Amino acid sequence: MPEAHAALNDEFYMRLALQLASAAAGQTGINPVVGCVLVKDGRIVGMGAHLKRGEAHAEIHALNMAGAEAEGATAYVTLEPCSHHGRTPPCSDRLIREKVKRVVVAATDPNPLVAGSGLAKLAAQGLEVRSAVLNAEAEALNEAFNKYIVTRLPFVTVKSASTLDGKIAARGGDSKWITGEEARAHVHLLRHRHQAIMVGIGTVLADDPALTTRLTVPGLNPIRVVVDSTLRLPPDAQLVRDGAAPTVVLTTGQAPPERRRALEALGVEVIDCGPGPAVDLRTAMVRLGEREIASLLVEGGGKLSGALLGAGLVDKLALFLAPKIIGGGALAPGSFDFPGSEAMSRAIRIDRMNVERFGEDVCLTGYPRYV
Ligand code: AOF
Ligand code: ZN
Repeated sequence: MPEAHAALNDEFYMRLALQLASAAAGQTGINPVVGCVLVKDGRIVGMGAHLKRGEAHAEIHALNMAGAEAEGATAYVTLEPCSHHGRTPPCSDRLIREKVKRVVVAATDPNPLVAGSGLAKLAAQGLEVRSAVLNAEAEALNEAFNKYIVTRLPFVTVKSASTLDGKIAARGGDSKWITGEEARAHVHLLRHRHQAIMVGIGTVLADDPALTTRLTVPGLNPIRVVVDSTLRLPPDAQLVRDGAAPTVVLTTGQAPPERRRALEALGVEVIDCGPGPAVDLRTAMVRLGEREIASLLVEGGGKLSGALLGAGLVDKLALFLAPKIIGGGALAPGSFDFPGSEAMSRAIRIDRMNVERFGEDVCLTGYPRYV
């Protein structure tokens, strides 16, 4: 909404609450990002965001700032106030105690422990409640949380950087660089916003990547996850040596036990995902979910991305395309290397496609539809 035309209404304050929430994307672990704005007699009297799992929820920060001004105020919250005792006490109780008059909410909390009961509690105590204000924006902000809290499986985003003909390297293997600086900087923002990053062992052997977040200000490094069915991860790889973030290796029963012991001795976490020969990717997602990883960014290569897509395990795509064509046929690897289907009618459809520009490149995002 252009500022000059911004009407002072529920959407105006909710948009501010959404901005507070979105700034904290990536730093709340398995928890959602939430923003709260308290408004009384035409002025903002409190603002807050949930900043870290285990610490205060958005409403609590805003109420603490407002103090006595909370009485009779309207609370704008991007997520339904909680009604349960988790690591912190219920926000709905605190809103009632502080005598907030009206509560405006963007999205209901899909957490089965809440799921409408927070709003019901507020209404039962006589607070005026309005829900679904800027609902789509709020749901998009917490798409990983929304999946994880009901399935205990990570929300999987596959990122690729390719030429217009879908190639992630030239036929000689060269891939530096396909996309430009702006697109690559955005990938680091995506790393900051995800709890974990996944690559195949082929990528590690070829590039010895660090998979850390490198922005102009310090960011959060994701947990590094390597899919490596026979534990070929070299003990002198950056992922093993640099200590920048935990490294988890997903492997199979076919991995030599002495390699497992050697990697574990160097602090690498090794998780079994089936008997082999390949890592069972479905089991891998269950194990990563158990390890409290709610959001996973997959950075290739084509084999891993293709296998995940073919197995129906991808929730979202972020495809960076550079204005280049490299050719190379089967010798040049593509973004998604999997058998696919013979008929175009059976292609995987991508819903809700969106385009963003980064310098000369574009980023297409969308959600694979598997039904
Ligand atoms: C809110 N406001 O700012 C957040 C909420 O372990 P806890 O106590 O932090 O509870 C985590 C759950 O609380 C989380 O799964 C979600 O249902 C809700 N998050 N609720 O009212 C907030 N972050
Ligand atoms: Zn709460």
